[in-house]
Amino acid sequence: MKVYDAASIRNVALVGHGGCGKTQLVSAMLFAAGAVNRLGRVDDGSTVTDFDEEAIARKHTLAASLAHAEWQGTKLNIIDTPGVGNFLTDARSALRVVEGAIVVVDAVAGVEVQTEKLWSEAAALTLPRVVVANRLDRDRASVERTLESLQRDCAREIVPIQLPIGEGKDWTGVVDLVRMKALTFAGDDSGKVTEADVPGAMADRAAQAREQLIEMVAEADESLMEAYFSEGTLTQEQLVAGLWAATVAGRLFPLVCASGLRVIGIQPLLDALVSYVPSPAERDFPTVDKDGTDTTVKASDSAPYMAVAWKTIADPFAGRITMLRAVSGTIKSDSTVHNLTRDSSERLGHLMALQGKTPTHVPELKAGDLGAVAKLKDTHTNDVLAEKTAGVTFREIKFPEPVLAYAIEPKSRGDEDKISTSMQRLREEDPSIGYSRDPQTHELLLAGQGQLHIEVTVAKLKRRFGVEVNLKPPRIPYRETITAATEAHGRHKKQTGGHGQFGDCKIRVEPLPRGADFQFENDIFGGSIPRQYVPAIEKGIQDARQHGFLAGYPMVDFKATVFDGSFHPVDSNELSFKMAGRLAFKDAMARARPTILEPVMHVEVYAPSDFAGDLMGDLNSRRGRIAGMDTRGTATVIRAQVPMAEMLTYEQHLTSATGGRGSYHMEYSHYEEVPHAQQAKIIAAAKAAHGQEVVEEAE
Ligand SMILES: Nc1nc2c(ncn2[C@@H]2O[C@H](COP(=O)(O)OP(=O)(O)OP(=O)(O)O)[C@@H](O)[C@H]2O)c(=O)[nH]1
Ligand SMILES: [Mg+2]
Repeated sequence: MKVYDAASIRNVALVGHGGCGKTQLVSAMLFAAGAVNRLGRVDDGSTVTDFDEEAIARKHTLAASLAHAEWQGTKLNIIDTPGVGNFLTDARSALRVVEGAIVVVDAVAGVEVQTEKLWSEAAALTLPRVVVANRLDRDRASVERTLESLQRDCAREIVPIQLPIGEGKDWTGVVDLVRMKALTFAGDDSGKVTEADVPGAMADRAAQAREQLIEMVAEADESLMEAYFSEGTLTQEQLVAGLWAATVAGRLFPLVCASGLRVIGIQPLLDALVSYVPSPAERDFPTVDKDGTDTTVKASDSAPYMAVAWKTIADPFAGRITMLRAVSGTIKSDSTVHNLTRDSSERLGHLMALQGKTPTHVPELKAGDLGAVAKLKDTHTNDVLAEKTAGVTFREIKFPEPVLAYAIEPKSRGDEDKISTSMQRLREEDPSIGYSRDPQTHELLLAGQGQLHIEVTVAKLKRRFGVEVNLKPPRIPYRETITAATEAHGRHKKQTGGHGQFGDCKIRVEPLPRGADFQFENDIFGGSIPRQYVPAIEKGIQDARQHGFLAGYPMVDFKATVFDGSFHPVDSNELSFKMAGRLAFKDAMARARPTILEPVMHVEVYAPSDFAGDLMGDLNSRRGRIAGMDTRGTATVIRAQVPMAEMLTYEQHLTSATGGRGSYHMEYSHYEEVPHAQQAKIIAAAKAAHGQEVVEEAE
């Protein structure tokens, strides 16, 4: 395969709401550019970028996936990304290593939740953006309405550079407003394109739309503005150069029309990418220096090598596959490089270009290119390969904390070790998964961004690593606390033959504000207990509080003060005072009016406004408090605080209630007291699960 230099490379990531047609669009782009000779289809699992079995089965992209094509002598590196909320992490990562985002919008639904989120992500990176009104072949599709929603929810500076010829079922092609040509496409999904003059019936509308485009280009640049005022228009050269400059600067965002399924509008989209997305030579790569200040690096072949590992794939056969962005210099196959992040050396095998899962060996990756390499020993996502003397590095991609945890158990005993090594590998691929052992129940916990994320992880464990696990119902991390201050007494005394045991303490407990956890104070005057035993009392209380009082959950947000007690010159020892501390804790709980706390989530639900009433009713029935509501075009955003326990089944509910058009996001907000009716159930469930609490050994 040819090696391309920075000026003849374009790196783009397709981002957009789940199901807007990104994967199908990539498939059509590869087909139209001749990189593949059959049009892959999402619906029959034959696309290049959804190669993962799980992605095929679910018809959703689950991880960033790389493809490439040559168009007009330029290498297009195309990253397909997930659009489903649980998996957006990879879309964010992809945006970090490209010079342009292709923001794909379904031309029936318009801007949707994730569209908006990803738009802001791209905006925060000041990334040039080309916008696609996609799936335009569908009934009720409309470029005009799509543009309205884009201009309202994303940016006013989104400007059509095409006018559709027909729409929906009658859509046949586009008028190119820059070249003023009509492009029509064969109706047989072959992508065959015919160029002709603008049809007479559309001439006026096309002229008007071009005028609007010229106006917006002029507005984006002061010197063009002057030319526009003095001449009343822009020359063709001024239009082309002005549109390029404004797009590269992120001041204008060209909008094009497409259907990935019908292969309509694809060649003009490829043209637009080559024309309006800057090459790596034209946009310096964002880096950060040792003080954390933002800097950039030029894509120069002659500079020292630097490459960023932005994504890792855990392949059970090929081992670790590391996706690289070459930033500057040249990295060569079969060479040794330095891992700057870990200060270690790394041996590179064959460098590869990836067409989905299919690798092609390349001798080198020049500055600006995207590629991959297998079996690196100790290079992980976010690591930088560069010479020791490199003054700059890559600002880490931040991965979100898990929001939901399920307990898992291996189907066959003895698989526990295998689970943990496999989980370690999967976490390399997807750091937004959490894996740990519950300190209280010792169960294995698998945590993620939502139920779907966890299910997919379990499926990957099975398919890739042959480990089958059962998902237990998720456990809510309840806490306990007290609501009244009280004094209590703990006395541990035992006479067993020779040496006895004696510890005796009096404590005061009082509630603390939420989030304060636990405090301990020594308030003993006059030596009723020798100093050295006080830490043992604290230890006893600490141990006891871990197991709570009502339902076995940790007791938090209270203070214990030891203020009196007694001791025995011979029989007292640390263990006895530890026991006394535990007993005092138990005694205190009998009067401190303990209660149960539950985590409350901050939830944002997005759905078409027609569903708003029903969704709010449902959130109310989940003990939710509605905190606010906004409308965004035809969609509504509902913000609410809802106990985590009530949200476990939300994903399924929302999907079925909105026919898959709703989505939501939630994060932990705070702990709150559980209403008494629910407390009884929690206590009963805890008793059933753990049996009766072990009765403390008492006097
Ligand atoms: N009518 C029509 N359907 C399309 C078009 N593009 C995609 N689809 C269908 O829309 C569905 C979703 O397409 P995908 O390409 O998987 O969408 P995506 O944006 O990759 O979705 P995620 O990977 O979940 O983010 C599939 O059933 C496609 O067949 C199109 O241009 N026209
Ligand atoms: Mg996809």
